[in-house]
Amino acid sequence: MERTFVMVKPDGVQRGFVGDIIKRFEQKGLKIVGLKMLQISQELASKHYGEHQGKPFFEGLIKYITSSPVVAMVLEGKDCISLARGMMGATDPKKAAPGTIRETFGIDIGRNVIHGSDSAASAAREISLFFDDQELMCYELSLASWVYE
Ligand code: DAT
Ligand code: MG
Repeated sequence: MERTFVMVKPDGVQRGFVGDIIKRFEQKGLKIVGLKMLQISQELASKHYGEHQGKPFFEGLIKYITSSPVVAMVLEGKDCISLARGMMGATDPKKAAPGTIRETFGIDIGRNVIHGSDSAASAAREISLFFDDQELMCYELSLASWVYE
């Protein structure tokens, strides 16, 4: 089983999509092992988006992600890093496949509603940036054998 970091961004929270987005991951069969609301600090934002420092959209991205609370979560499941990215859709909502979260809820690339880790290395890094070990739950989902063969 794999873990990934997913976050409903400030626009997703403000527009009332927290429940809808969490519901999609629950319905898929992924297990929520960590969940919290927080307001991202400048420092955390710069660390989280460190790879984009120096790009033309960086300042706007930091301003947006720190502008209002987010809902951060850690999901667990088979191949859940790529699975969650697939459910989110392409970075630019205009290019996201029909039915994906970004295509359903977004228009502009800078207001794309959700974040998800893009690799095992990013997932490990982002999970440890946002969550302490004791905030991550270890438990069995009783329906697991009805999700996995
Ligand atoms: P993703 O969030 O799909 O992993 P990314 O890591 O390339 O995409 O970029 C991080 C975020 O930065 C992305 O969700 C939205 C914003 N962003 C990326 N490229 C952008 C651009 N060309 N203009 C404005 N915002 C951009
Ligand atoms: Mg990324």
